[in-house]
This record gives sequence, structure tokens and C-alpha cells, in this order.
Amino acid sequence: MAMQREAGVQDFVLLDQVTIEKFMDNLRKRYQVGSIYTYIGEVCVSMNPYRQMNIYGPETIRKYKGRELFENVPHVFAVADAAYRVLKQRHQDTCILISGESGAGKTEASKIIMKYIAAVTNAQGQNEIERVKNVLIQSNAILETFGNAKTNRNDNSSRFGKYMDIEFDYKADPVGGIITNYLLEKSRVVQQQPGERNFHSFYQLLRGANDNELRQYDLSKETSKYHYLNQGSMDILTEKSDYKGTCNAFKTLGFQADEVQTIWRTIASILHLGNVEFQTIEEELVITNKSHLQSAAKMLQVTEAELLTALTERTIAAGGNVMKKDHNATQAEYGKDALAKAIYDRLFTWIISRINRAILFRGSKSQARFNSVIGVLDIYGFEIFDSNSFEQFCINYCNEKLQQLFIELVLKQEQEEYQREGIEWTNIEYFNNKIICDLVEQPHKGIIAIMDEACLTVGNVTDETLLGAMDKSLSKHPHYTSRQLKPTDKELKHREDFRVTHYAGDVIYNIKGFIEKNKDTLYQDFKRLLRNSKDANLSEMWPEGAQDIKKTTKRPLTAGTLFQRSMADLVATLLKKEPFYVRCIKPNDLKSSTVFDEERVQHQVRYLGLLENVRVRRAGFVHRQRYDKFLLRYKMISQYTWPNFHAGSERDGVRVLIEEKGFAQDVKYGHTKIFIRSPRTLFALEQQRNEMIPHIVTLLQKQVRGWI
Ligand code: AOV
Ligand code: MG
Repeated sequence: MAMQREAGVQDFVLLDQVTIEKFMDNLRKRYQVGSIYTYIGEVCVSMNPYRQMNIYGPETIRKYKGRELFENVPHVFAVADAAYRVLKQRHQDTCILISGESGAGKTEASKIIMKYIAAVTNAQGQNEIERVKNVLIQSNAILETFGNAKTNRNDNSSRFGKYMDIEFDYKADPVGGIITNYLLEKSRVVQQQPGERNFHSFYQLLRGANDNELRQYDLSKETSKYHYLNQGSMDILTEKSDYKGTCNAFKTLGFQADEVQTIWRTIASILHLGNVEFQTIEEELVITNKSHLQSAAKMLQVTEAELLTALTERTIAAGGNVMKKDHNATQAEYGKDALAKAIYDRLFTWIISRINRAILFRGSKSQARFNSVIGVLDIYGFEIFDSNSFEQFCINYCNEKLQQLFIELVLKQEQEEYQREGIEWTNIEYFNNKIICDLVEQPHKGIIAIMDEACLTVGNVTDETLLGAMDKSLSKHPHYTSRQLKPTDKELKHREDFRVTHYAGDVIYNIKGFIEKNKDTLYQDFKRLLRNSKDANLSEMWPEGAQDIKKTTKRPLTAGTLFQRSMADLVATLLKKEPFYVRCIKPNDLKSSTVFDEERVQHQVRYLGLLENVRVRRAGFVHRQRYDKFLLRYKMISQYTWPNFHAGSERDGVRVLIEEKGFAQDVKYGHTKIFIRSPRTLFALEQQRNEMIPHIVTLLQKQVRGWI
């Protein structure tokens, strides 16, 4: 059993000294015996085991249900239970924030948490609640199929951010939910780095669908035939069974047959589009690979002529006149890729809206009025690749925001609790990454603002001019530098390179493509084309295609600004809830279940601020508990409080017990809670309690016998 194999201390606050060496020793010792979870107070540190662990079954779930954190060995279940108990007992919204770099185990943790919540709710077995639970769990399969891909850091890397609110009724049963998604890395649809793949969905369709289905989509099984799939890795993962899983999940979620058809047809259309090529022959734009053009049109339910026109010319409205302008091969190629990316992005958002429709509660109205929610946040982790672009910039900024939240809340929470309870408090120093968040998001001065300005400038603004503008305003910023500013820096190899010193490490970004990706424009012709598709579902994804061409439209917000706003909304949502944390750590870069890479792990421990976290926790008090709970747990160890204390309040009872046992020097009495400073006291209390239990049991047995 897990109990016997536990090594080291279960909570880092119990270390005899808080040093990086001791911290690492404990983490390593525990990891080596398969104890992947360790606490820092209520924060759960999770090491990715890279193997199936036998610790998520029904029996384990039963052990954690309704229990306090310290009653069992550390587990992410205990955190889920704590968040759930706060919701149930106090009707307070909670959220579970899962962080860590790419491949550290966030998505797995989020699924484990959802599985736990599903398992401990709906004791009465109500049908509608059971349906909602299934939908919540099954939605993951669909989200991963369309939003995850193999990267060089993780075979199943989330390429979008996900925040899910699970809504509970007054009995604390789940009655619904809503998913919010953040910026999908759509550039992956048309291009992948060496060793990486496109989104799982494409491979699932090609390798999982039967011959009959493939014929419908004009597709062949060979992934190498498709340009959008053959640039990166050809690895085969578990597509065949996954395709079935995805199809089953569509069924569970009540997707209609025509909706599922639209989805797979759209995926097929993208593969065909990818194989359409353009050439300029004698100054004429010519399309090669006509059969793919034909198939793409068929899948999108538009005519071949319409698609051809949209791909090769552009409508321009100027001064009330409408004109046509032919593309050259480069423009046509660019437009085609932009179209493929946009189609996939719209499809993904549409699928999520359909999932959200399915999670809506369909039972009685009174029950649907939910009481409180648990939010689960699973984002794309911090990542550094050989080549980093706008997408990595957004992803890493998102991680900065989450780290900022952790810093603020962990400090704030502690401080507030001490204040609330009337206890003195000493401050602990932290590296505050607010300076990096500001570097990115500050109005007028931040990178996003500078990018926007470049995108709004009329005329020929290139990525190089953008970089020049950034260099000019940010040259003195301690977390920013570039090739131009530091020509001697060997790591900054290209003229277009700039470096941001993130909380989790240095990342060198290449400015190429930033302007295009930030503008994120798609020719109006494409929007009209798809709006006019005979496929009603597809048409629904393109509402703005119905707009009159002559009407001038407001310039849409840039991708950077939209992302920044969505991050601000997310933070605002999270701040309203009581947070719980899971801090995921990746043991090595080899996906190995045995290697504990000292350097890599230590780096993560440092940048996650875990040591400071322990210090804050210890500088204050390692343990705090409400007087009533404390008395209930330990009253058997004192003659004054066993079996009941009658000589005053619960607080008085606790004081009497503590004084009798000689711990008075080590505790402080807050207004509602007792605060214990040293782990030793807690241990001593626990030990004495353990010693008393057999006596109490015998005593009770005698009593029972007496009654019989
Ligand atoms: P991530 O979500 O943190 O990365 P994942 O949750 O996808 O990372 O984990 C990566 C891989 O590690 C999984 O596919 C599993 O093989 C393995 N793994 C993680 N946690 C566990 C666990 N508890 N038990 C067994 N295997 C596990 V990213 O989405 O790339 O930031 O963007
Ligand atoms: Mg993930």
C-alpha cells in the first residue's frame, strides 16, 4: 500500500531546514518510491510519474472523500476534496489553479480532479446529474482531439488554454458547467516544427475512419500525402482507438449526426486545401492539383468556381466602387494558409459552443439555479522551442499572469488570515514577476501596445520596424534585450531575435511574423464564401460574412490585445474565488519514469517560488485549525477535555488542552482558529492521539458490550 512506501516528509514545511538541498532531497526521495505528491500547506506539489499509477481507483477515492488534507497521504484528490468541501459547507466559489511547464502534468491533473468530483457527487443517482457528469468527463476527449498536438516537449500538448466552471446545486451536486477557451495555436494547422505534429484530429480521421468513410471525404490513409501533415513528425500515436473515443464522446454529448459530419468534413477540407498549389506561368496564376480544389469545395459545400475565385482574387471596395484584384502566387499561397487556419480556429470555437450547450442542465428549473462553482484552470504550460514566435510569446505571457496570481494570492491569503485572526506577521521576500507582466501588457509602453501601434500604422511596416520600435522603448528594461541592443550576445543569432527574461527562464523570440499574426486578418472574400456554404453549421461559424461589402467596418482588435483582455477577464474571475493550487513539476525531458534530472527539477522548484512558499508558510504557522475541529480531533488526549469539555467555550477547551500538554509557547490563539508554529507540536499531538485510539476503541467496545 502507498502508506508503507511513503518516504521523506509529506509536507515541505516539516523539513528541519528550508534549503534547496533539503527540498530537493525530499522531492527526490519521495519520487523514487512513487510518492508523486507532497504538500506545502494546502498547495499540492505534483511530480509527473510518466507511468500509470495505481492511485486513482474507487478505493482511493473513498479514502479521501470528506477528509482533511493531513488525514491521508498527499494526493491531488485531497485538494479536490478541500475545494469541494469549501463549496459544500460554505457555499463559496472555489477554483483549482494548475500550473507548471509544458509536459509537467497539468492536463492529467485536471482530468483526475474532474474524475474525483464526479465520483464523490450524486449520491442519489439522479439521471440528469449523471448525464452532466458524463458530459463533463467526455468533453475532455473532444477538446484534446481538436486542441492538443504532439510537440517536442509533450506528446499530448494542450495548444489552447482551458478554464472550466463546474456548477453545483444547493445539494452540491454538479448540474452544469461552462468552458472558456483561450487562443488556440492555429499556426500549427499549416506548419509544424521538425519532430512535431498537427492537431490530433487530422491523424485520427485518416487512421481511425474506415475505408467507406474515407471515400466520403476523398481521403486516403497515407498521412504523408498531405502537405499540412508531412512537414513535421510522422509518429503514430493511438489514433485508431482515439477516433472511436472521439466519436463516442460526440454521441454522449448529444452532437447531431449532421454536426459530426460537418466537423470531419471540415477537417478533410483543410487537408485538401493544403495540397492546392499555385504557380505563376507566363504571368498567369495557375492552380495545380485541381482534384484537391474540387474536394475542398465539396467538403466546404461551396462550388469549385467560388472557391477558386476566393483563392485567386480579392475584392476591394473603395469610394463606393467594388473592384477585383488578382493575387500573385505568393499572395494566393498566403491567403490559402490563412483560410485553413481560420477554418480550424472557427471550428474549434464552434465545437466548444456545442459542448457548452451539452453541459447545460436540462432538469428541473429550481435545481438548475446553481449555488456555487468550482473552476478548474488548465492552460498551456511555459515553453521554449528552438524557434519561438508570437504563439509562444502569448503562451508564456499567460504563464506569467498565472504565476503573478500565485504570488499575490499566496502572500495575500496568508497576510489576510493573520490579520483577520489578530496574529502578528513578518514579511518574506519574493521575486515578483509583475515587472515582466508589465513589460508585456503596460498601456502605451508594453510589447503588446507597441505591436498594436505598428499594426495600426498605414503603409509598409515590417517586422523589423516593429523590433526597432521595441528596442527604442525597451532598451533599458532589465527583462528585455535584442540582437540590435546586444550584438555581442552569442545566443541572439539572428537580426530578428529578441530575448525576454521570463520568470521561468530566458526565451529568444524571432520577430518574423509577429505583425501578421497580431493583425490576424482574413480576406473578406473568404468570410463571404463560407457564409454562403450550403452546410448550415459551417455557415453559422461565419456570421460576419453576411455583411455588405461596401460598408466600412471598424478595425477589429488585434490578436495580442484580445488575448490580453481575455487574460484580464480570467484573472478577475479567479480573484472572486477561493483558490487551491496544484504545482506540477517535470522530472526530466526524456518522458522517463525513472530519471530525476537534478538540474531541471531544481530550476522549476526555484522559479515556481516553492522554497519561498515554504518559508512563508513556516514563518507564520505550519498548521491552523478551527477550535471546534481541533477539539474534536484531539480531545481524547487530555483528561480535561475527554469525553467533553464543559467548562467554557471551545477556545477555552483548546487552551486547557494545550497548556496541560506543555505546548503553550508554540501556539497563538486567533479569533476562530488555533495557530501552531512548529511541526513538532503537531506531530506530538498526532502521536498522542494515535496512542490513545486503541484505548478509546477498547473503551467503546466495552461500552457497547455493556449496552448489549
Ligand atoms: P501538461 O498539460 O502539463 O503539458 P500533461 O498533463 O499532458 O502535461 O502530461 C504529459 C504526459 O505526462 C501525459 O501525457 C502522461 O503521459 C504523463 N503524465 C502526466 N501526469 C500523469 C499522471 N498523474 N499519471 C501518469 N502519467 C502522467 V502542456 O499541455 O504541453 O503545458 O501545454
Ligand atoms: Mg496540457
